[in-house]
Amino acid sequence: MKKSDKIWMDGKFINWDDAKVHVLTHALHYGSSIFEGIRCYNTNKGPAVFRLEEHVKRFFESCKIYRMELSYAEKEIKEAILNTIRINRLKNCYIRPLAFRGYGEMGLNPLNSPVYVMIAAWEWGRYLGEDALEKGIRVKTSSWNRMAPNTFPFLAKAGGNYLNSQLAKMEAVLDGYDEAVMLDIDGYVAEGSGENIFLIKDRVLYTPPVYSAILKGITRDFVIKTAREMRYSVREERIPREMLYTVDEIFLVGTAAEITPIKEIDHYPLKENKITKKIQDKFFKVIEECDPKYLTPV
Ligand code: PPE
Repeated sequence: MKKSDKIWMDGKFINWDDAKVHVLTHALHYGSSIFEGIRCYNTNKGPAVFRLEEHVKRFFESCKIYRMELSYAEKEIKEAILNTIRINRLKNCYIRPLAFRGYGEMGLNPLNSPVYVMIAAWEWGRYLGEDALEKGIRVKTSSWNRMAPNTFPFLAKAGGNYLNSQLAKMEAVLDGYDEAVMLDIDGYVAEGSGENIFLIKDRVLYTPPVYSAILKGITRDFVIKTAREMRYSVREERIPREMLYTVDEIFLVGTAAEITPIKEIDHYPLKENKITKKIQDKFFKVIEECDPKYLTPV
């Protein structure tokens, strides 16, 4: 990864190389961390953060689910995020706020471990490869399912959840694919290892509902709203696996992945990405123009 100068750690900016924790940090042993992924873009009006409000809100909601009390208000975290971009003089970057249970007590009751917060920002290019946005990627359906309801809360963006994503991602990459598509425990389409998914058939967009074990993505929300504004109908409904093989277009969305077309799934080629491209163009236009509905200037 590309280093920046400073990382915000509980109210102070420290040098990138000095941002360290003790090896007995609770989160290292038990996955007790909450994070966000946010992007800042160099728009026509200067650097601006995409959907800052929504990301910070989800960060706090995820913490709430895990009874992690932060010593900061949402407003302070928002300001700290903007300051992290400013101090590092970044224009296009990825921002990673993380709250985690720290060093203090071992064992499964996390309530006595201190909660720390850090924010890092760095330049992170194309998540799924240089050509991904233009040419599309190859994916496979994972043999790993997403978690069952009432096991790991999927609405919380918690570190531990990503062990499930890592299993799927490793399998896909080792099998020569770019990304994995995961099914929920009932065998319905859920999402990518780090992205939400959309299918298009006869100009109608389909995306799995929140109860298909997905993260309630902020890019997903943008795509639903924008596609409807573009007069496409969008249906949030359960998607059987085989529908992946009969639709016209499929694309993945997320902060890191942005809007990435899929060109092949389980060796079934997808010949089109016309509507995907229109939505992708709109996404980058909103960013370029620094639409105040979605972007917060740094
Ligand atoms: N599902 C999952 C499982 C997921 O991790 C993400 C984001 C999404 C959907 C899309 O959510 P949103 O970013 O709010 O549109 N994944 C983040 C982490 C990626 C990583 O490798 O780290 C991201 O895109 O920042």
